[in-house]
Amino acid sequence: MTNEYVPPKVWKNEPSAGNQWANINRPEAGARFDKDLPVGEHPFQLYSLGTPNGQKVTILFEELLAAGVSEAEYDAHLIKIGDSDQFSSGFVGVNPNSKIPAWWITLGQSQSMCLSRLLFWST
Ligand SMILES: N[C@@H](CCC(=O)N[C@@H](CS)C(=O)NCC(=O)O)C(=O)O
Repeated sequence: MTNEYVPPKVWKNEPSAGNQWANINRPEAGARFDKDLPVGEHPFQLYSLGTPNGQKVTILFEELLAAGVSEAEYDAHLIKIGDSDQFSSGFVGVNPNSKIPAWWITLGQSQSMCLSRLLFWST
């Protein structure tokens, strides 16, 4: 291989490093702006986009529904990672890594009237 990558001795974040994602990826995590996520009517809420990784959970839900598992009904919400939707406070609340796909299921309502959710996210 002629163009072998040689890692630098000290890594620096260079936002203009020449690839499509260099401008949005940063060395620190966390929300960059306040915005709640939409929530639909089904127990499962999926936040994703049709990338190779992003479609995996959609395929899982669709396979379950095709097999007759009606409990797998879900609401799908678009997260445009090219527009930095993954850095909203709502999305970071579901996935602190800001990666799609992320999804959650409502487990029920506790006695204190708080909704409890089980979160799933990508790393
Ligand atoms: N290990 C995860 C990787 C998930 C992942 O890398 N997602 C990318 C899109 S395919 C993403 O959310 N990128 C947004 C970002 O890095 O800011 C998986 O296999 O699903």
